[in-house]
Amino acid sequence: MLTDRTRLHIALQKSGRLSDASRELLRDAGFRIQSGKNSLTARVENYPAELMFVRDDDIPTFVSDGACEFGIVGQNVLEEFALGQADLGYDLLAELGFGRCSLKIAAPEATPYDGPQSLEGQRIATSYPRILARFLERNGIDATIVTMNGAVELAPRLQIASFLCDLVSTGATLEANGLRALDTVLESQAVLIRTRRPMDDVRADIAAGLMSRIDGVLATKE
Ligand code: PRT
Ligand code: ZN
Repeated sequence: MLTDRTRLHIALQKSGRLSDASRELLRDAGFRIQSGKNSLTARVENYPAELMFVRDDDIPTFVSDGACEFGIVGQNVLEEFALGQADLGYDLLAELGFGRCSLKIAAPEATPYDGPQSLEGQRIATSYPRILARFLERNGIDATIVTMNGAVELAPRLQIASFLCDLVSTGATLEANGLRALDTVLESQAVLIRTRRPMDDVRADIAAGLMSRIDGVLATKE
């Protein structure tokens, strides 16, 4: 990716649950974003920054590598990434108060559950294998993790696993699939992260200015 090194780069989800609120936060902070929903980048007209619209799963990597100095991503995605890294390449700057959801253990309504020990020896489907592995380890449970990239709610019906571990916000999807939430593995919301790669003085100043504007918006929302 060829990027303009006099500008800061902010990685945002291109299209998905975090997209609108991420742009809105930057707008509330006074940044004028060029329109054009289908482009992959957008300049901030009144600040030396450029937005990079990417898959949310790529945001921790881009920020850690320094391809983007800042990023907005869900803690669920960030934590799953972090658990696979020996050294963290980013700092968590702020919780943003949107994109809230919980990573929950769930199962068909009739499945008995008396706490994590009910998971012993079971198969659990998830898109978050590292976060689930940590939860099982902390609870001293030995279970088989089945990694799926989507449609995790189907796992019991497909007889791939008797339990699942997936994101829940309203709970409507669980209910529609005859599933019941049993335990919470992680609470999540969108967060702002910054690369640990050193910046030159000019860009460090631009970064500090960006942060103070965002802090200003967050302060009014507390
Ligand atoms: O294309 P890209 O890879 O960027 O997007 P994506 O499809 O991976 O992510 P997306 O847009 O679905 O979600 C982005 C982020 O939003 C997630 O990583 C979470 O941090 C956050 N978020 C908040 C959610 C939900 N709420 C949520 N409900 N992500 C997913 N869901 C799913 C949930 O798993 C369920 O299947 O939405 C479904 C409906 O949920 P209920 O409980 O409201 O029915
Ligand atoms: Zn994704």
